[in-house]
Amino acid sequence: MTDNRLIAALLGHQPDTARFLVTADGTEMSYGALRDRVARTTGHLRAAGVAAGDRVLCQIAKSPDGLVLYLATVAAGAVFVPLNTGYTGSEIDYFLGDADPALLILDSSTQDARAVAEARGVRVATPAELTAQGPKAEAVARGPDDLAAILYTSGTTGRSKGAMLTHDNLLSNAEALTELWRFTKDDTLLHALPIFHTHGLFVATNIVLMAGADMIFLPGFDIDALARHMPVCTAMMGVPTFYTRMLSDPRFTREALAHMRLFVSGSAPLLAEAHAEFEARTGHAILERYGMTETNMITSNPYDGDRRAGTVGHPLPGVEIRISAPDDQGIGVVEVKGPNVTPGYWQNAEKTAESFTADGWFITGDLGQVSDDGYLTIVGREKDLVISGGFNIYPKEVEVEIDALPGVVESAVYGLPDPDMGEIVAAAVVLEPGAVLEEAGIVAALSDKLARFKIPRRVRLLPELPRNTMGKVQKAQLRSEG
Ligand code: MCA
Ligand code: AMP
Repeated sequence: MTDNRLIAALLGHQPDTARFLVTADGTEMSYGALRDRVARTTGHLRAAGVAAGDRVLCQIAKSPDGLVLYLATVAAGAVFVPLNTGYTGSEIDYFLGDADPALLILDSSTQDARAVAEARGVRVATPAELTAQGPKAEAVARGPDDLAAILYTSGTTGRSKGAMLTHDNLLSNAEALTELWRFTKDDTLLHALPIFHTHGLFVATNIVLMAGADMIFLPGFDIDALARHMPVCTAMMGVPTFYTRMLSDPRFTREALAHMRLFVSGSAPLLAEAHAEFEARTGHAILERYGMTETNMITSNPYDGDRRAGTVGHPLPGVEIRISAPDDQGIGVVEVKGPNVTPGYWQNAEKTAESFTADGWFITGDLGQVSDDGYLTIVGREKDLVISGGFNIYPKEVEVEIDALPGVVESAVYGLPDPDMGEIVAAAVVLEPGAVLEEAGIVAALSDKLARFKIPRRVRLLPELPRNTMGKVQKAQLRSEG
């Protein structure tokens, strides 16, 4: 169809009349209609001056148009940069400066980001404008190492970095997972994840497209909608919170889930107890896999064979892992190599260099251990990171904002265990003598700076932060104090 192998693999083979998705209100889109919309949107993007290699930023509510915009951007040869819908105007301002996009796509109702874009002279378009009737355009030829997407992830220094993902990064992972998890045109995926992250956009959507399957495309996670739609589905992908919430709801019985063949979990650790409880209740052993924005999926439990609770399984075909400097229990930082791994961070040679070993392995920052029969277990994280409901929060980014508040001397942000979200964000804050700031005031002051999911759910005021003899803040102690 084209010399754009990714687009050909995702869009080039399904019958026109086959269903691609159905939304919660029953609106269907066929593969023929999807191809049509993508070709038209590619035409609009090119008419708007989007050229091969240009970045297209997109912050819109989850909708089928979001998928059309992703595919059309890649078909236009450009680089898709999806943004969390929770990001504030000031966060968007940073991404605009860093990515230097040709276009920012925003819902017509989004005002703060629009003002920020106007101030920077960045062109803004709505999904409706870009998917309207108009001339179609063919996909632009691209090579395997050309960029298809950039996904921003926060970092230990507090500044977000753009993980670059090539056509081959996405294609190789989609091919491996479609095969490994046995997706076919007969599958119906229950899609309740956001589409601005790897899990919902690349893992879930690319697999459905590769397999020519279809999906029930929900606007977000809603337990009632899940209960309603699950009986006609065959597979679901979710973060652990999906499964713990299902376990607290009596509707998800063995009978209600009889039509399902696969439940996948990832983005955060699934407790072994949740795995066991889910299997006892429903008869389904959740298949846990492990990945990162920078690497796509790295390992997966087997489709056939032992889906071992508490482990993330074996490396995907073509992917290699190793444990760096293992201790006497074999625990060390997981490093990875393969066609799935990012070439680096957008315009950030320094961070790129820091993230790879001298011999070219990507350093995940996760602590792992490999069993004699090759199962990887993630036992912790060397990087200072909180994962709440599958969203990553780098403490430094929140600490920088708290420390900037008048009356604050310093702060430490850390994760506390939470039965629903896995972890929640907590902050310990030291005030200047005489400062009258209270917990609620700190939270309120952060609300126009940081997306809601990064804002601490618990704030403690302390006379000083606990430190070791080297002066390093003891976050483990803060965690143990709650
Ligand atoms: C929503 N809120 C959150 C979160 N989600 N706060 C902290 N952490 C969260 N994850 C805020 C909302 O803004 C709202 O704030 C309040 O919490 C409402 O909570 P609730 O209604 O319970 O939330 P929800 O809307 O039901 O969402 C929870 C969720 C959702 C379903 C777990 O966060 C979700 O879909 N997470 C998936 C994330 C994901 O796709 N991660 C993949 C990353 P207020 O009350 O103030 O309005 S990709 C990745 O990590 C790698 C590559 C991998 O391996 O997959
Ligand atoms: P992100 O950079 O947002 O894509 O998040 C990637 C991080 O999520 C990884 O480095 C891990 O720390 C974590 N992660 C993803 N999947 C799993 C899993 N199955 N078990 C434990 N941690 C996971």
